[in-house]
Amino acid sequence: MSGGHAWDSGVSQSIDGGWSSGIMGTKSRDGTVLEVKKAKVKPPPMFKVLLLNDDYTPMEFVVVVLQTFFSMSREKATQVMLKVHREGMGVCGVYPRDIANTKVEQVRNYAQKHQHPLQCVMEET
Ligand code: TYC
Repeated sequence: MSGGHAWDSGVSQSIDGGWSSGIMGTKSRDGTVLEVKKAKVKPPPMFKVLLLNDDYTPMEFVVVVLQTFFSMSREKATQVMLKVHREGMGVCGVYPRDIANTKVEQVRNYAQKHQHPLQCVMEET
């Protein structure tokens, strides 16, 4: 099995669905294997980046945020903005921790720079 992700290079999936990086042996000085254990590895935790609705941030500003920081088309950005506007929150994307954190910081900094109260948070999936 090779899915092409950084976390699964050289990783095989066993029949029971568990994840293994292969056989790990504890060796004595002469190299004799005393114990054979499978090292379990897991895919990284993933985080949703969410936008929250408020009464003041202009719709156009939110659309620009979604296009700029989440690579959405204008049409997709408008759909997501309207969902947040109507339902209170919406998902901008799902990313590993560091990338999600960077997106949240970028949105907060951009909103602050333009003096809008737009809220952006992350939440583990
Ligand atoms: N509710 C805002 C308005 O009516 C628009 C808005 C949409 C604000 C999405 C924030 O995350 C948001 N101007």
